[in-house]
Order: sequence, then structure tokens, then C-alpha cells
Amino acid sequence: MTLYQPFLDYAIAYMRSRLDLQPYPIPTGFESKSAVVGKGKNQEEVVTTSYAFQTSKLRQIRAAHVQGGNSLQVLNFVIFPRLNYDLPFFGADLVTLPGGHLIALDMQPLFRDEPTYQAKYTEPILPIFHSHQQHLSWGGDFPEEARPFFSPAFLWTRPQETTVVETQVFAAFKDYLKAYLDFVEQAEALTDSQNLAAIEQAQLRYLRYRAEKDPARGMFKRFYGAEWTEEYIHGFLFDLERKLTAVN
Ligand code: DBV
Repeated sequence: MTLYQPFLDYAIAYMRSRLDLQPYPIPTGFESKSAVVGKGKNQEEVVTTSYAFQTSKLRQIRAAHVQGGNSLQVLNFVIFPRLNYDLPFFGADLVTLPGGHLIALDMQPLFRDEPTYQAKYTEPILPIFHSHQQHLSWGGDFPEEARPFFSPAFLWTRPQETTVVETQVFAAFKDYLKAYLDFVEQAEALTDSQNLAAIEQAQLRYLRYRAEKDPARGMFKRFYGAEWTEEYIHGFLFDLERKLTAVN
């Protein structure tokens, strides 16, 4: 069973239909990684596949797809806009572990508490949020320090049933991605140096938080070792700092 393959296939096809997707380089050795984990009858191959694209407005569109049998399926899909746009991040963390499903879907704001930013990038998606939240109950506690990085339209749920993931969560994923590409279509490049500096700081704040607190770090270390994991996190999943220092 590959629960999240349809999400990935849909996202790539849909983005191709609306954007001029260009490839984004994936560091050698990180396109696909596999390991055999567990003992005896419980042995399972865990394969992590990476995908990455870019466009004139989006610096990095990337996905990590982890497949390790029925009780280990993960799709982490994030879009990082270029630094001269005030666009939010598109963030999807779709996680199935032995303990169940964990779904995080959001357009993560650069400036969480600025009313003009909220009016531009959160209020328009609240109707979509509410229409899906009715079917997807709040997922409960999540790290307090992560709060500034989520919008009021944060869809956060732990469905009991796999069919809920296949139907309601998939529908929400499609609606959020469509709304995000609508924002991208409308976005205009900024040139004011104060705006640009604020955006860079906000992107770095987000990126450092996610790289440092990546909830998948433990899992990846167990499967593929510490060295591969740190390089994957800093060299691919959350690579902005490396890219900034590379040009300077
Ligand atoms: N999460 C990632 C990446 C993953 C990934 C790159 C490639 O950022 C997977 C894989 N997320 C993943 C896994 C778990 C979670 C959990 C494997 C389960 C970890 C475990 O239980 O062992 C949203 N993801 C979570 C949790 C949250 C998120 C809130 C629960 C964490 C917890 O309980 O401690 N998405 C995640 C997050 C941000 C985000 C924290 C922050 C901005 O965008």
C-alpha cells in the first residue's frame, strides 16, 4: 500500500498544468535511498524518494516520500517561494506510523501576526479550512514553539481511519494546493529593500526552526545513519542557508 502516492502524483500533475516546472537539483545520493530494517519476519525495506522543482516565483518545490510498508508511509511536501515574494510556504506533512495517521496541512505565514498579511494570505483560505475542518477533528497538542509558524487555517488532525485520509484529507490537500497556486499566480515581485530584508529573515527563521526540529530526524537516523540524515536535512530538505552562502 502506498497511501500517499496519489497525493504526490496529483500534486505534480496539477502543478505541471499551471506552472512552468523546471527541475531543481537533488544532491547526488539523495534522489532515492533504501535500507532494510527490522528483524526476521518483520524485515521491511524502507525507501525514501525525493522530488524537486522550481519556477520563476518558487525557489524550491520539494517532496520526500518515505515508503516502508502499511505502517510506515510519509509524504512531506513543502514549497519555498523565492525571496522577492511575500508568499507563504505551502506545507504538507502526511504521516502514517504504527501509532496511526498524523496530518498537517497549511499555508505557513512569513508574518503570522500582521493584519495586512493575514488579510492577504489567511482570510481567503478560511472558508476552505472550515469546510474541511468539519470532517477532520483537531489533532490535539503540538509543540508550542511551532505555533508562530502555522496560520489560523492550519489543518491538523489524526484520523483513525485510512479511508478518511484517502477521501477527506485528499480533498483538503487538493483545495489547499489550488488556493496556493492562485496566490502564486497573483503574486508580484517586491523590490523594496526593507521588505526584502524582512522576507529573508522570516524565511531563515522558518527554515532554521524546521531543520533543527525536524520530527523525522530520529526516523531517518535509524534507517540511514546520522551522516546521511544531517546532509539530507541541511543539503536538501531545508537548504536555504546553504544556497545563500553559496552565492555570497
Ligand atoms: N516532518 C518533516 C519532514 C518529514 C517529517 C521533512 C520527510 O518536517 C515527517 C519527513 N512529521 C514527520 C514524522 C513525524 C512528524 C510529526 C515522521 C512523526 C514523528 C514521530 O512521531 O516520531 C508538523 N509533524 C509532526 C508533528 C507535527 C508536524 C506538529 C508532531 C510532532 C510532535 O509531536 O513532536 N510540519 C510539522 C512541523 C512543522 C511543519 C513541526 C513546523 C513548522 O511544518
